[in-house]
Amino acid sequence: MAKKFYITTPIYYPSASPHLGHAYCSVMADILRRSKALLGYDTYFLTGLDEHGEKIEKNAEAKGITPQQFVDEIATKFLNLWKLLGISNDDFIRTTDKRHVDTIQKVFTRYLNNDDVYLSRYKGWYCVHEETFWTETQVGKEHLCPECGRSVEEKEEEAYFFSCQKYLPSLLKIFEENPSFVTPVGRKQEMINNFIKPGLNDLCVTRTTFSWGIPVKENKKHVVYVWLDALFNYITALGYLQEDDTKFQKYWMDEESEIVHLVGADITRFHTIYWPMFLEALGLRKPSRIFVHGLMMMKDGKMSKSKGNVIYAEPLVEHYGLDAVRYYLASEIIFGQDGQFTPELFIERLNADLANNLGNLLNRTVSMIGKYFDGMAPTHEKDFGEEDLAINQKIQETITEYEKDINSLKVTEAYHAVMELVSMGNKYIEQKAPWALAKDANKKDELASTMAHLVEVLHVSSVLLSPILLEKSAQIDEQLGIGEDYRNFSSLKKKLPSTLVHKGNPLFMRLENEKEVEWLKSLMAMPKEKAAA
Ligand code: ME8
Repeated sequence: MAKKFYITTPIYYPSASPHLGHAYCSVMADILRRSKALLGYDTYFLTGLDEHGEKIEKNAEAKGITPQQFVDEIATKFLNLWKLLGISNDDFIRTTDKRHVDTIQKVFTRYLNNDDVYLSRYKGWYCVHEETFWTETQVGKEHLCPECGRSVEEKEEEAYFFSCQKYLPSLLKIFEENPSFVTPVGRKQEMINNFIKPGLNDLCVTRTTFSWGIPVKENKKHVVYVWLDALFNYITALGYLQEDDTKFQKYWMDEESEIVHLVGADITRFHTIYWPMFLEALGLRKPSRIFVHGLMMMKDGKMSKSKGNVIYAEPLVEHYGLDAVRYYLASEIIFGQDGQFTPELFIERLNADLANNLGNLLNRTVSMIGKYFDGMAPTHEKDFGEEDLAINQKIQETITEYEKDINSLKVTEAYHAVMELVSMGNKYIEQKAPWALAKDANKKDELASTMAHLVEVLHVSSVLLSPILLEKSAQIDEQLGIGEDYRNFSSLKKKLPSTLVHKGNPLFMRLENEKEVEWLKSLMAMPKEKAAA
């Protein structure tokens, strides 16, 4: 039976239009899902929206509509963007879905019955924007939110608390026994030093000062506080505590299923500390990994709607094409590290890797097969000299490294390895100089073998790049005349048949540097309503 892989993105706040930062996380989750599927895993991919909370309530009020109307409108924008970006999610959970609301209420009842939550009073400094209470020391003398820098309000209210102390030992055990539970590993130490060592307080899990949330059935003036509500999306979507929980049993409870939550650094604390405790209290298994991806920054810091320094995915896809944008996101920002969006690097990356490296290799190969073999690609019969042996070896190493890297979530590295193979293909052409071989009647076999090697390099690269290049990858094999039967991981080691190649359009157009950089800069300067339209 195929091994299982369950991947999630954070459920985003539908507070405005999604920008390239949100797109980054969803595209990376999609690439991982497709890469694991390519390797033969039975995969499941969830994304969705976190629709409750005071911030949504206030935004809707400002627009004179109900919170439900407000989130419905924005949900459409997210759904359209995911469609545009080729996001292959199996489900789209919204925390206003009845299935989610019912499960949260059942969970809360269980917590109450088991004394995992208790009623008390909360006094603290609250940031509406981050939906988070902070302590006196955290907000400092200025009373500013340590996360977003906005002013916080002092609030006191009756609230239910989740008893963290009870589950702290089990959390520490997970940290100890599973070194890659939080990846990159530095993030785990950060959590321990910043939040656990100073003493972990019980967590406030209900609110009474707004009503846009899931009511606590046993005490209706309380709504479930947004993080308890939000984190459970990962299992309510699978059917936890619902009539049909097949997917929950299959992708969550089965110890053989690998569960990965992809999160931005800003929400690591909730996923690595509270989520495992919430699960432990219900006797449920924990995720295999919380993978903390980096943030996409702009020159003046983190890209965020509130700062107004955003760039949106839509105009980029329209102008450069889907595959180019997906490729940029996967390759330019090392998965797990922060990256900066600059127009110069964006254009350079597309030109260097896609037009000059990949596109060029295909173009040269198909042209030469046309010229020297009337379009019939020769099969790989013999090797001639060390260049052939070296390229054979590189092909095999790339396949092995790709599999290893994807399985350890080193997405950028996996794809860099493929692009290295493509570069080697271009160098191999220079080394073998087919134009010289073609002039010597005795070198016909060597020329044929050279072409066969190039077809192999392109085919292997095309299949391995298929999780990123949703349109162009298949076009590579089409130009090479290679059929669907060969477009899977297990066929990569099979010998390719002789095929009829046909030259198509260039895969990627070479971009005019200055002109494109100017255009991107004008896009970044656009007022946000217009840019996002
Ligand atoms: O925090 N670069 O929602 P959110 C890269 N609802 N990724 C970015 C980014 C950027 N500039 N900006 C946002 C929430 N993200 C909660 C989550 S989960 C149970 C609840 C991505 O709309 C990144 O993954 O603020 C970040 O963690 C997520 O969007 C936060 O989205």
